[in-house]
Amino acid sequence: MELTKEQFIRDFKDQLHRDFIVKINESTDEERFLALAHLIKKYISTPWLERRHDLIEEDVKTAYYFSIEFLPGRMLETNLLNLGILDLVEDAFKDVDVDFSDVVNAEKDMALGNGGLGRLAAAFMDSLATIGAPGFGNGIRYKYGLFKQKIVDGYQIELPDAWLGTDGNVWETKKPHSAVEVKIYGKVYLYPNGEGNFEPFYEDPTILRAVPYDIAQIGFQNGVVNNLRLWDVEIPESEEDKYRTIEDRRKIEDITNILYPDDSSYEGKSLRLVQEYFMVSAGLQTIIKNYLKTGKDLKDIHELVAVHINDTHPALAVPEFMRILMDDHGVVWEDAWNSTVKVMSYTNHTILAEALEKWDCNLFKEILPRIYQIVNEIDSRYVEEVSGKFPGKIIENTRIIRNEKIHMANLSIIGGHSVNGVAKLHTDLLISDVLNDFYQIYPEKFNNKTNGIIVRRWSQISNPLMSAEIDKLIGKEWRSDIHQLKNLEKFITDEKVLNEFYEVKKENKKKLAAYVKETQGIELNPDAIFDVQVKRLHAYKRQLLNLLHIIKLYWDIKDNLDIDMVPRVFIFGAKAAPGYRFAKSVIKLINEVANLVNNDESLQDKLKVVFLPNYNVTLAELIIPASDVSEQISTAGKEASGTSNMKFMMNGAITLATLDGANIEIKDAVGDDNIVIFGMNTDEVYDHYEKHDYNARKLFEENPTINRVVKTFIDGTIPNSQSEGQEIYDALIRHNDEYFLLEDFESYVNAQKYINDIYQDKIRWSQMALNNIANSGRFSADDTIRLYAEEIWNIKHN
Ligand code: 26Y
Repeated sequence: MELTKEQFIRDFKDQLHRDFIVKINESTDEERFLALAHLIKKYISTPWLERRHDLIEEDVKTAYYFSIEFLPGRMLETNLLNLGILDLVEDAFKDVDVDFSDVVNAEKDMALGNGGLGRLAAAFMDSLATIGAPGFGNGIRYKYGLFKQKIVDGYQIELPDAWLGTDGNVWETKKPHSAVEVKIYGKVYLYPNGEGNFEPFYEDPTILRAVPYDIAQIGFQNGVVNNLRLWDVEIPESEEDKYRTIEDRRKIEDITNILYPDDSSYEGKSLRLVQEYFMVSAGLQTIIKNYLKTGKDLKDIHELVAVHINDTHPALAVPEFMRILMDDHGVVWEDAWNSTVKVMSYTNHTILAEALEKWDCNLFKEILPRIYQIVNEIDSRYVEEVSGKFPGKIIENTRIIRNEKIHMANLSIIGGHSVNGVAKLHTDLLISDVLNDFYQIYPEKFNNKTNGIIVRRWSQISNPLMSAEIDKLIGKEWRSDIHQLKNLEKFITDEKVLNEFYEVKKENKKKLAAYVKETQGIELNPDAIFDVQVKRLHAYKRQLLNLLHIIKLYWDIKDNLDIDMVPRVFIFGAKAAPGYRFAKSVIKLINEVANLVNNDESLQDKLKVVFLPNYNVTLAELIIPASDVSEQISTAGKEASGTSNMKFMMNGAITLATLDGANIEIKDAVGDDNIVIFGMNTDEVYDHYEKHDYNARKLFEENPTINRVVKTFIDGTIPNSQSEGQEIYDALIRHNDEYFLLEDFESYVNAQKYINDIYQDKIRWSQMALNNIANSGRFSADDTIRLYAEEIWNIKHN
C-alpha cells in the first residue's frame, strides 16, 4: 500500500490518541500494539469489505476451508509485511524512539490449534490470499486456546490460555448481523411433503445462536484481503427464559470454550461432536445463503462453491449440506447428492489408527437426530450402489456405519470427490494400505498435496539476519519469489559467504542462548551444536530415542572425560496431551536428565540439555533460526508429513531424519550429501508387522550399549523419576518397544557421530546449510495451495 513514514506516524499518533488518550512516549507497549493493530484494520477495511461482495457479484467460485483448528501465532508482523509496510513501520518507530520488538512482543500468540494440522490451516489462509484466490476459512472461536505449559519439578502443568482477555482479539470483528441458528438434540419427525421430499418436524431441540467473528487474511503485497470466520456460540434471545441458572447458561457457553488439547489420539467426547456440528452447520448455512444471493439454482451450487474438510473433524459438512439443500430448500436427494459430492473434498493428516474419528451411533443419534437419519441413508445408498460390484469385505470395510459406529473418514471419502494425503509417502501409504479398499472403488479421488510453509514468516520475519545476508548476495527479489533462493547455490564454494552464514547462525544462537539463560538459568555455549527437536510429544515422534542417545553420550563422557567431541546442546520443546501418560513421563525424564547433565561439572559443558516450556509458534520463531540440527526421527511410515522439517531446512539446519513423511522430499531437494538419514524405512517397519518378529528384549540383552542406556532409567542414575523411569523401561522392554527405538538406535547413534564429525569441518557444514536454504523454496505453501486451487477446488488464482 502507498504510505509515507510521516503519514504513518501521524496516523499512529492519532490512533493512540483516539483509543487511549495518550501520547506516544507515555503509552505502554500493549497500547501501542493495540493502536497499531487498529490502524492496520482501518487501512484494510475497504478491500476487506469489498472482497465478499465482489465475489458474489462476479460469480467467482470460492473455496471454504473448514478446520477445527487454526494456529496463526502472532499476526502483527505478518500483516505489516503483507501490506508492504513492515520496514516503514520499523523505521518510523525508530524515529519516535519506540522499540518495535517490544510492541511485537505485546501480542499474544493465537493458538487455536494443537500442532501441524492447525498451523497448516493458518498457513493456507495466508497463501490463499497471497495467490489471490477466493478462499475463506471457517473455524471455532475458542475462548481458551491450547493450554499454557509450565514445568514444575520436571512435570508438565497445564494452565488455561485465556488469550481473549476481557476485550477480545484485536484482529477480529464481530458480525452479529450474520448470526445463524443451529439445532441440536431433541427429536425429529419426518412428514412426506408430496414432492418426493420430507418435511422434518423438530420436537424440543436445543437452539444455538452462532455468531461469526471475522479476521482479515491479508495477501502478500497484492491488495487482496480474504476472510477467516470463527464462530462463537450464544443463547438466542427467544430461548433466554430456558436458561435461568448460571449452570444452564454455562452448558451452552461451554460449546466454544475450549480447544481439545489432543493431537492424534481420538476420544469420543460428546462436546467435541457438538463443536464439530456447530461450526459446520453455521458455516454451510451462511455459504448457501450467500450463494442464493446470486440468484442461481441450488442444484448448480457446485459450480460456485467448494468446501474443504481438513481432517475428518468437519466431516459432518457432508450430511449437513444435504440437510440444508433438502430440508430448507426442497432439493431432491439425487440432485442434493450430486452437488454435495462435487462440492466436498477431504485431506487426511494421519494414518495412526488411534486418531481415526469414529462416533458411537447412540451418542450421535441423540445429539444430531436429523443428521443421523441422513448419514444412515447415505450409508444404505452407498452399500446398494457398490454391492455386486466389489467384494463384500471391501464394502463392509468402507461403509460409513459399522459396528454401531460412524466412521468419519469413510463419510468424508464417500461424500466428496477428492481425498489427499500431505506428502508423497503418506499418500502412497493411504493408497496401498490404510485406504486401499477405497482406492479400489474410487481410484480417481486420490491425490497428493505435499504440505508447505509460509516462507515469509520462516525467513523474513523470524530470521532477519539471514534474510539480510541473502539480500546482499542475490538481491531482494527472493522475498516475493522464493524460488530465487536457488541462486544461492552459486556461492556454495565461496568461503567468505559460507563464513558469513556461519556467523549469522551464531548470532541467532546467541539470541536463543540469552533467552535460555534468562528463562531457565542455563548457560549455553554458542559454539556448541544446537540440536533441536520441537513438536508435540508423541511416542511415534520418538523424543525418547533422542533421549536414549543423550544418555549414551552422558556415559561416553563419564567413561572418558577427555573424549573428543564437539560440545552439544540438546533442545526440546513439546506439549503432551493432558491425559497422555507416557508422553508426560517422557517430559519428566527429559527434565530430570537435563538436571543430571547440566549440574555435572565433570562433563565440562560438553553436554547440555534444555527443555523449553510452552513451545508455540512464537517460540518456534526464536528457536528454529538458531538450530544446527533438525531432529525428524519418527518411526518410518508414521509422520504424515511434518512441516517444521521444512522450516528448519529454510533456516540452514541440517535434517537428521528417518525416511518418513516429507523428509523424503527434503532429501530429494537437497541431495543425499546434504541430509543425514538413518534407521529403518517403511518397508522394513511393515515387514516387522507382517512377520511379528520384532524382539526388543533380545536387542536389550545382546547389545551392551542398549543395555546400559535402557538400564539407566531404572538404576537410580536419573534423579526423582523412579516410577516414570520404570514406565519407560516397561514400554521398551516388557511391551516390546512399539515404535522400534531399539532397532533404530545404533543407526541413530552412528548418524549422530557423523554429525559430530562433519560439524568440525566448518566449510563442509556451511555448504550443507547453504544448500538447504537454497533448496527450501519448493516447500512454499503458496505453491501447495495453488495445486489445491487447480486440482481440487477448481478456483481461479493469480
Ligand atoms: C480426532 C482428534 C483426536 C485429532 C485432533 C488433532 C486428530 C488429529 C489431530 C491432529 C493431527 C495433526 O496435527 N496431524 C499432523 O498434520 C500435519 C499437517 O498435515 C502433518 O505435517 C503431521 O505429520 C501430522 O501429524
